[in-house]
Amino acid sequence: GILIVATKNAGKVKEFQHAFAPLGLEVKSMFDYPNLPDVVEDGVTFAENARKKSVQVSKALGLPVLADDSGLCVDALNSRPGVYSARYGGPGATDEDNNLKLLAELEEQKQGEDTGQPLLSTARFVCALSLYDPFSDKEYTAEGAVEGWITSEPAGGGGFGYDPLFYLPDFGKTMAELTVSEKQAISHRGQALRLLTERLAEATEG
Ligand code: ITT
Repeated sequence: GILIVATKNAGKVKEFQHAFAPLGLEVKSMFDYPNLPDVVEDGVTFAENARKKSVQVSKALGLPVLADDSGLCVDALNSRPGVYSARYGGPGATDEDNNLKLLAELEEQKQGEDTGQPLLSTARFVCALSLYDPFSDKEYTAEGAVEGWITSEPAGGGGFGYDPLFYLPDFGKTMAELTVSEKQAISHRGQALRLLTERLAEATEG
């Protein structure tokens, strides 16, 4: 079977492929449907934006669609960038732009004071998933979160987005230094996926 995921983020696509391949599901993304209109992500919460993406793309295709809205909430920045994580570094910002902006803002906050300490703030990644089924008009949702620290010393070539700056004390590594499987086992997205799978199983056991 196939599973359509309403995302244009190649990093997310890779993680969904890795999660669903063992279930025999081929993941299609918005790279496979380039002519669909963009969804305006103007929700106040991750869950609201995930629902906008799943419902709008599902209605355009007439098929069930999964969507992911996620981001980084940094404690020293009062939980910003949060739902603005993708455009934090400005319109069309790359992952690198966003990471530079994050370090600049956290270092500016320390007002030049050099503590010699690379860990700048506690933070969490949050992921909201929404699976919309147009045949039953039902939405299935799940959220996951993972706690870590923002480090001024980026490391690792795996993952995507803010992963090189997200330090996990239990591993002594950043998220970008984990393999896809290791990331899936602990990440916000991995947790949300496992919860969504449980909820779907319960709903279909009937
Ligand atoms: P779609 O909306 O098309 O799925 P997007 O990249 O715009 O793609 P979001 O609006 O959900 O996705 O924004 C997510 C932001 O949070 C984006 O900047 C990501 O780099 C970051 N992010 C989300 N999950 C992440 C993860 O697992 N590791 C690192 N950064 C992540």
